[in-house]
Amino acid sequence: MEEQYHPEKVEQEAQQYWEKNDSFGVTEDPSKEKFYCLSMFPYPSGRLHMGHVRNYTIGDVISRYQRMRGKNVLQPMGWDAFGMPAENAAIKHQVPPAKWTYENIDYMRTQLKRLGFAYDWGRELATCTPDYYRWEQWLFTRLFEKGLVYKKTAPVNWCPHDQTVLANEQVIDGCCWRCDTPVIRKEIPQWFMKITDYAQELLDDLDKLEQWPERVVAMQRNWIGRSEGVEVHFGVKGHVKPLKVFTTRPDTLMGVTYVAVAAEHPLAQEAAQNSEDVTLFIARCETMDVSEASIETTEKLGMDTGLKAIHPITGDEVPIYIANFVLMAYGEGAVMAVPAHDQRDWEFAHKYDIAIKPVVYPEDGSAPDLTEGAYIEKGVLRNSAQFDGLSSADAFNAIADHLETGDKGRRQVNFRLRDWGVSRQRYWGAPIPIINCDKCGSVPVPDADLPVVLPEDVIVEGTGSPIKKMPAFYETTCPTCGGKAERETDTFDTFMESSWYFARYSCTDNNEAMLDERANYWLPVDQYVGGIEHAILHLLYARFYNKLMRDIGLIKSDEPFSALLTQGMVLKDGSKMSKSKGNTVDPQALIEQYGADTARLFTMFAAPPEQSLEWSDDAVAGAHRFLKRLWKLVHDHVEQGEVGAVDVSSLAGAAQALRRQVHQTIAKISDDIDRRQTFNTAIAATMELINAITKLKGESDEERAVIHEALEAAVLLLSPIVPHMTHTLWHALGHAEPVIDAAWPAVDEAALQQDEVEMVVQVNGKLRDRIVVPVSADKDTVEQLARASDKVAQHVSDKTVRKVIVVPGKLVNIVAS
Ligand code: ANZ
Ligand code: ZN
Repeated sequence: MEEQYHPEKVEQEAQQYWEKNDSFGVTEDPSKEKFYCLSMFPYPSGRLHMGHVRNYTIGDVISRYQRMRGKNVLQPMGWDAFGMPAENAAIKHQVPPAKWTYENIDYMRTQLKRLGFAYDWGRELATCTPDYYRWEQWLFTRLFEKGLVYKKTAPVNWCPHDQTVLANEQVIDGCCWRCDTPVIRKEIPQWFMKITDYAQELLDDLDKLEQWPERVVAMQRNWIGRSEGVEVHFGVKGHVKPLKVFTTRPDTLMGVTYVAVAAEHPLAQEAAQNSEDVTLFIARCETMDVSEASIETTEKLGMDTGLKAIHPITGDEVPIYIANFVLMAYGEGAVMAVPAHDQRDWEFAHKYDIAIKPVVYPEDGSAPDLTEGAYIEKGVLRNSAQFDGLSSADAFNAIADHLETGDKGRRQVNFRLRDWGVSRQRYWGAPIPIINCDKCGSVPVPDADLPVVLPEDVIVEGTGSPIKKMPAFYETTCPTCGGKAERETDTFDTFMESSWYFARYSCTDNNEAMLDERANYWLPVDQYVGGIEHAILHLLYARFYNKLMRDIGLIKSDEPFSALLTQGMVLKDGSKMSKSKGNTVDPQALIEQYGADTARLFTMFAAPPEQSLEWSDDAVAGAHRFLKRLWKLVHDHVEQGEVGAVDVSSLAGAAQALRRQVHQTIAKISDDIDRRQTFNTAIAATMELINAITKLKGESDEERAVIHEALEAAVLLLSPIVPHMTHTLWHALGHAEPVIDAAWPAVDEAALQQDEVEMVVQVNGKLRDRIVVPVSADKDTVEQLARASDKVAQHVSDKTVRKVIVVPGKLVNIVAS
């Protein structure tokens, strides 16, 4: 082997070997345990950033490790290729989005290959190809038949000047990003997927995700937002139909002093017919930002409708207000207001001078303090007639029972989760496979006519999607009646493509079906790796899609991802690397200067995967120096010629100690990589091992044999992290087979056995000496040996020993005074 480490040459050789032998191409093998490792696929933005390098190195280390463990490992890669940046680039550089996207894919593919990731490139997919999205269109038409998709009007951001729909990112301070015209809300028909039908299962199955970060599970749980409560029916004076409200606190029912409805509620609309003020107020509400995010902080505003609600238990009349904090899309679009026990209601009541009636008291019987705000805790009921004295929990049931008996309400479960709006009025996405016919309504495109191909050779202007201006695309005939009809020109939300790609990797070559039996071999994904920014939407949609595909009979698993690892951010000077901050480091430059192995080693060594990683030039240089040292060590060792096998029976002293460290290191690193997923501590342990190897002189055959074993272990243990260099070193150490086909080293339990052990000796908690004692020594012997130490004796000579604590194998503490 060469004396100098030349990463470029070494890396090229290894990569050529893998490519030539299709080393990472896999097929289904029922006789082997499978392992499916998936990293979230990139958006082809142009070039890789350090976040990608980190994400993909983590996935690659896990994949290569599992392969050495004898598993049949699938690690695929592809492109999340639809989306807005391609349209923006198209406008800016006058190139069709498709061309821009495919060029980026080509460049980024070479970058991934240069990093040496063990992907099965034979399964590569790009979501913008008709081969891919045709199955998404096909599934959508199946769901249409099952009633799991539907059309309804929903608001979009509309620029009246450019006559175009704007994505949220294109609305800047309420104005169009291009022409600065104030943006208005426009209601247009759009497609929705009934994810709410799966709300309960999506919630329940979170319990199965034991290998997901708790934080992500909690975020999903909150997003789904299940609440148990009661739908209460208030009468409305002069009306037949009752007003329904949803409450999670029926125990506060006797404290209701008004009822509030959303501006879009039918009662508000009715009141508007008789009052100019109400009409103006409703119009004002429409321009206000009443998104759920801002509801807590925006000022509570309202207007009395003049209508009266009748309390379902007391029969008292209470005013009905319109309030901006009531959302039409949640519950019934109306609330029973209890200002004494709900903070929003309290603020509102103060503002509009409405009575505040406490009905829930602290358990100690004191009166709740309502001067600064509402008393929101649970407690014991007062001022509540027959319910007085009940705890909040008992009152929940008593009041719910009472309402149900009198037909004035019923127990109800509500979810915060809304149906998923999948229509986008953009060009660069998968066309929605629907034909709109004046006579027949929405008709799904028949299977035989799929895919509906998105024309790729287009000019994109700033205003609106080009396919909306292309009669050749949208003019068609109705599949049902044969009459003239028009295609849907909206495209799918790009979250659609990323919701099922994990399954498609199992059979990218299938042109007859979305999925086949191979999906059941590979799924679920054993390890998913990606950013925390996808903790809610992407993961929820993928879980939903998985269940849809299961219920259509395509797959058997309930959940798509058994284990999830969310890697931390890559920082520079303490803040997130980003183009806008101008603090990015281009991985390409890093690779060119030091090679892929250094880039991989640095990203894995600098921090545990879940934590943020701070970029450091010094640490990169340090990682590189370490690799050079290892190279030289192996070089110098093999230069000295052949070694024999280790004769375990005659091993003693330093050689025996090194061999023990080798096997301790194997045990530790296996645990670090497998269970703890702390690759940084695994690398640190290998570094210690390398230090220990250099300390052993290698003067006898026996020592050289132990060094050889130690170097082999170090090379194997590092091979998932720095696969190129170890490819060469493994051959240099005398192996014909490539290191990727070597087995993960096994721990020799016998080597771990120790005759002697070093123990720390403390006097009154202060470290005074270290002693070596036989492993078999009992407590008394250890104590004797400790007290025999000169350094220890010095510190106890003028004192009386009060107590001696021995922690076997670790420490002796002598308490003396
Ligand atoms: C009376 C009450 C008294 C309430 C009290 C709370 C505390 P979650 O837990 O998120 O489900 N609410 C119901 N529908 C609403 C809507 N469309 N817009 C805004 N708020 C609405 O929240 C349920 C609670 O949110 C309900 O319980 C209701 O206020 C309010 F001391 O009813 B509560
Ligand atoms: Zn028709």
